[in-house]
Amino acid sequence: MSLPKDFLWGGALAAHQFEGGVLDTTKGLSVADVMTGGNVSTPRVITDGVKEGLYYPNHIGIDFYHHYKEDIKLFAEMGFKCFRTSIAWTRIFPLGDEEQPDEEGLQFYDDVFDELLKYGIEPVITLSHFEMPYHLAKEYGGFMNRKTIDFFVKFAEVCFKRYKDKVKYWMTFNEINNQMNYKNDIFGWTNSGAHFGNYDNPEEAMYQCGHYELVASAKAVKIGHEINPNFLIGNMIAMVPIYPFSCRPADMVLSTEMMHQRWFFCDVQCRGHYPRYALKMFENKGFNLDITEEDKKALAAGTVDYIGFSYYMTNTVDSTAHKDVSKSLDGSSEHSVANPFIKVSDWGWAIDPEGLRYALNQMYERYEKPLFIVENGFGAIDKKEEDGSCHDPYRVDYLRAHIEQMKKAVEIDGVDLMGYTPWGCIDCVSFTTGEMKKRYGFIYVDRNNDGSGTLERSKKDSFDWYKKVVASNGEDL
Ligand code: P53
Repeated sequence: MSLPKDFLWGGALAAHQFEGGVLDTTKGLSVADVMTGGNVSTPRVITDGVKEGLYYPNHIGIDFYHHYKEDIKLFAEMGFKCFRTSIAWTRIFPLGDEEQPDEEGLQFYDDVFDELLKYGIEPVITLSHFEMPYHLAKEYGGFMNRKTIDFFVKFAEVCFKRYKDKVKYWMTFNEINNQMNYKNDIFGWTNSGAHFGNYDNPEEAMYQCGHYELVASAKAVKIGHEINPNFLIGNMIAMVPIYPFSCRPADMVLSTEMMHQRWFFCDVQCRGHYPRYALKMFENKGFNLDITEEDKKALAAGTVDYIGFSYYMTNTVDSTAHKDVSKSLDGSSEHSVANPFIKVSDWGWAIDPEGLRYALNQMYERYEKPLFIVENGFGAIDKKEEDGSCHDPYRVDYLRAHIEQMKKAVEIDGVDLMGYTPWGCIDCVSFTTGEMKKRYGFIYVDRNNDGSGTLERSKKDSFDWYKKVVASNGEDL
């Protein structure tokens, strides 16, 4: 019993969280570039443009833009078979609505992909990972506007054509389902450049926006396959399974209902049509959505080849609980309660390795499409010692436990799994809090929450451990 020989071990990042190169290149501002730094108790603020005197951690990130050769060399040393990152939309179309793409931006990704391919590392590319052009958000309302479909599809087409011989694995939108949490501004903003709270009915606005984005995703998939039939184009969702707190039937039904919200985007992207629970809900709530016959055809013609997903945690719901979650960043709901069998990280994220096996089974049974774990990992506070070493046994414990469960899903349950790319394989800016302090990497980067630090890279203990895992194809954990 073992994982497939061509299993894609690697690591994952997203342009806006590590590239930097924002103010000194032709790159335009993205929705992420107007988000300030925060922490677990202070939310990031979305500002109206870049404001003097405020700190925007993504502007420098870890400056991969000027360190990519050094960083990719380290990934190669760990034996990466693939590397997941995203193309910053604003490097290719700085404003989003231009006629012509930007050559400097296109060239940067040629250089990065060439460098990866030099070491035999396959690029796995997300087209849009929380980095829509700020101009599209501000002037068009992001994906609240039907026009944005065409802007995205054009961006996708330019990328597919330019990199058709360098990139085989693609994903359309990162964690497209985060915006289901329409009460917290950060999700609508980063997914779609939209502020759902500004609309009379934020929930309806979210579904309208989501619809346009689903159409954009499907159209991109179709065009991609026309450009290169060998492309494998996936979607990407945040998979946070929802457990019933007890065997009380009402808890079971509640978790089923809440999973509908989790599955919604994935159902449409995998099946090419709206699930009946959603259509019924639109009817029951009196939603009047702009969904045309053309759109329905586009959805049907652009189903995904595989499902990419992030897995960090599970959630547990109790039908008798009611709490305020308007500020929640961990996918919890008003019925969420602590799971007494599970510990949480310093950021309150439940650590549940077996939940990964459960998630893989749930998804594979539902869709029977190949799966790809494109994010998983442990955000923690690391300490770099005087001698440059960094001891992170907690990270190794977390990843080992998840890999064990992932292997069971493949080797016992028969799940078709393409690969595993732990999140933040080199330290980067946290998405939810904008901190550097919440670290995920095998590689430590000397950079702090306030922007101080030399940006020097050094290996953590987990670096050699992961190298061994990859070399043994997951046998030596
Ligand atoms: P940080 C939950 C809530 C928000 C984003 O997050 C999430 C999840 C996980 O399901 O997803 C991702 O950096 C996201 C990455 C992000 C990563 O979680 O706040 O795709 O961009 O960095 C980790 O610890």
